Amino acid sequence: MYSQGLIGADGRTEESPEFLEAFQRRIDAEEKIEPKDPMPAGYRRTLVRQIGQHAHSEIVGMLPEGNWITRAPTLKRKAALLAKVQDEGGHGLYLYAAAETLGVSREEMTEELLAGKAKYSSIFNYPTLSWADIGAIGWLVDGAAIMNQIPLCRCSYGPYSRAMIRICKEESFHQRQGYEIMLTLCRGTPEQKAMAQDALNRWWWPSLMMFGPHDKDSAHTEQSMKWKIKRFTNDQLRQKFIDATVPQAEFLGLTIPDPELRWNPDKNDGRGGYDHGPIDWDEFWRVVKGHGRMNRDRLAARRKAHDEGAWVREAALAHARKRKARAMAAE
Ligand code: FAQ
Repeated sequence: MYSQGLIGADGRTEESPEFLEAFQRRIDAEEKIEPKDPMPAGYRRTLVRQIGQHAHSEIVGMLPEGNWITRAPTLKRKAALLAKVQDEGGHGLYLYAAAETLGVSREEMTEELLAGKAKYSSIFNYPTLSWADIGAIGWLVDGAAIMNQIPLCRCSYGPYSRAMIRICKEESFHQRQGYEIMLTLCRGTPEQKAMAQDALNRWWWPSLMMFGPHDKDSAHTEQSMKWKIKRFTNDQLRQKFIDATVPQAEFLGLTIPDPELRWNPDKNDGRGGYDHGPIDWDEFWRVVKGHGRMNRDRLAARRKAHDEGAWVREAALAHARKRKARAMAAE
């Protein structure tokens, strides 16, 4: 193999140029990096940050839709929504497990979230005001999540890429159930169609913000692309999402709330694509920094769930301790 780097007198890892070059060669050869492989500290840090934020997003992301489980209009809708929200919880767990392979514990990540120090997706700080919002979230938020996450199935870090395969299969069902809710509303009464339009009006721009800042303002994209953690830039994925979603809105008979949205035949190397109006980045950063409409409620709900679940964690640990003691006594 190659030398990983030496521990310097100050206790910090000094990564030799040969190590960094050899690591990059593995990445360029599309080799998967596995938990016990030597890796640059920055690569590990980037993954812990991104996977941790992603896991928190899935867990906090259960809240806006969870709000509607008891108010779903039919038993069928309730069963589908319940299953979807449970899936999101499962995604959070796979992702925490993937992050743990990098040496950070789930307790540490949870503490950071509950202390308000860890980021999670801006989108989950918007309120769900009507049943149509559940359709819009499935269609747009899961739609944006899939666009972003399919390329993550090819991420260079093995455990993250493998977790993403199952997650993407489930997200695809989520997107369809959301679109089907929108379709039902749009084929319903004028009031129902108006609800669907109102939900689209409120969720469109926050969905575009999910992809993160424009490439020129993105702190991490360039390095993450080199390390093949990200396979596409934020703007590339946002463009793909817009191009895929506009025809879906047309089929529903809904209007995208962007007067500057225009088909541009020269875009995407002559294949065509949509130009769009400016995104309100002030709003984005306000929400990311904790000042969105629902930030406080979301963290309060997570803290409450954590406190109320303390007895479950204690019981599970006591059970594990008992089993260990029994196994030792039997030896
Ligand atoms: N919200 O340099 P970049 C879902 C932060 S899961 C909040 O571009 P990067 C499933 C970013 O962290 C949705 N913060 O960063 C579901 C960084 O801050 P830092 C989550 C954001 O990492 C559906 C700073 O801005 N998906 O929806 C956001 O290269 C329905 C600079 O940004 C993932 O996490 C944002 N939207 O690119 C669940 C996918 N955007 O850390 C329930 C994995 C950026 O320096 C219901 N993550 N920031 O303090 C990624 O692909 C990337 O991390 C990006 C950001 C693309 C999100």
